[in-house]
Amino acid sequence: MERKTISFPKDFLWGASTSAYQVEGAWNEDGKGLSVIDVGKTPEGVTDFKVASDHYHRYKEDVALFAEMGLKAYRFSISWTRIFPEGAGRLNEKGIEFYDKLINELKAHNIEPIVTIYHFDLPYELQKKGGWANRETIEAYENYARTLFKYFGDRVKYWLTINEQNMVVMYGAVLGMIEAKSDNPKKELYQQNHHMFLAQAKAIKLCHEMCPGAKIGPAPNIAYVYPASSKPEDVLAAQNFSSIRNWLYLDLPVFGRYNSVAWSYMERENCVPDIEEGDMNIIKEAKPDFIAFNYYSTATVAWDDGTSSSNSTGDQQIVIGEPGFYKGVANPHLEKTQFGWEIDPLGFRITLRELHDRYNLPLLVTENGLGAYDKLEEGDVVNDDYRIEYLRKHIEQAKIAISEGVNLIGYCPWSAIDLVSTHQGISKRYGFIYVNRDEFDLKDLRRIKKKSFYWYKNVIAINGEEL
Ligand code: BGP
Repeated sequence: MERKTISFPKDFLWGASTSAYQVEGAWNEDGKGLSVIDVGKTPEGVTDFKVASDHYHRYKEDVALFAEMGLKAYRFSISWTRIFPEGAGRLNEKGIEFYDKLINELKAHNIEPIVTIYHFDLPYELQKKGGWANRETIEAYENYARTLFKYFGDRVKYWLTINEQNMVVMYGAVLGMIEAKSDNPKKELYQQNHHMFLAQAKAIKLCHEMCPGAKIGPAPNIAYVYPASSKPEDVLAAQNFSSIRNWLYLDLPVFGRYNSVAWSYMERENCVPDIEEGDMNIIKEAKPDFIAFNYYSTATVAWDDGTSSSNSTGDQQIVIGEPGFYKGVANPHLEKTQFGWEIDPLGFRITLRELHDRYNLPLLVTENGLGAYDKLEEGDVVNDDYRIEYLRKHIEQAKIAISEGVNLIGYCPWSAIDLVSTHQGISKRYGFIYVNRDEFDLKDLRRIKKKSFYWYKNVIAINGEEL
């Protein structure tokens, strides 16, 4: 049999990612309204998001650097409250103007914009009225999406509906969301979840109507779940966790149904959402064009006999557990980052293969990367070999996955440039470009190319032929 050559497709979207509130700064400028992030509490010892990387004022310089790195795509999010300061109603022209300029700048440098419509920063005015628990937020999101398609749809070909809806539901508090206050907070969360599925479906339908030729998809955080052992109970726990963490968030947009394990979990936990007549049809009719997903690590779980503590203290990649359902355990075969996240490049390939097999849609990686305490050395040098190592191993596995038939259309590591982490400040850096500031000292915010910048530039230039 002829051996297949292993290579990336010619038009592969080599990119990098950011999100608005983590990179832009200018939190109260040019008419921007408050988001839940702006009013949320920042964990002790770390910076808030007010200035971040000051990308709002330095986007031209940043885009020039992205172009120098050779990026074919840049995945960023639009700040809802720059466009609609109150989430709905009054449009802020200045907000439109900023993203117009950013998109034009990217296009002028031949960088494909990949736009996340909503990345954690829900308008505070909507939150005050119940946020995603209120069905009116679905309409507000739909109208916001319509506005984006109207103003930017002529230039943006790739749209992402909601960043990490699954992490918002499971670890919302850690990510800066405002916690549900009802008598049954879990039911409220799954109600919010249902409304987000509806909002997403409406945006997908609208996008197809308004922007022929554009593509749109969901963007959950996906982590393949390993059982701690071959003990059937552990395998059951892995299935449990995977169903509510991963597949729930793709089964809805792709198949238009709640999977049965997730459904029985919601029954057990007394948190089945109220579903109105017609809701499931709306969800079923909207078909995503691709699946975008963020991957940092796999998860490993064991059976839980009912004694484990609840999940809320974990984060995107640290699993605690839910009594009687699953319990997070360390994987003894994996190393960890300085921030305790397991590193699993092979798990990346496993995740890619699983997604391909389950959903049979093109895949786009919208986040993957290593958070570390980088050190700026004499002469403006950052030797982030550990990051190069992490990315190299993941790209290697992506390449093999492609040769195994996975339809991977792009890879956008987190993050294009240093930015403020969701809950661990600016010291947890991910970027190819260093931003000269500390938690509480803004210094000069100057941009410095890290070693990984030059490495990634070469990878892109040779289309991943050598890594
Ligand atoms: C994802 C989020 C990003 C990003 C990344 C790294 O969950 O989509 O916004 O921040 O994780 O996470 P952290 O900043 O917590 O290290």
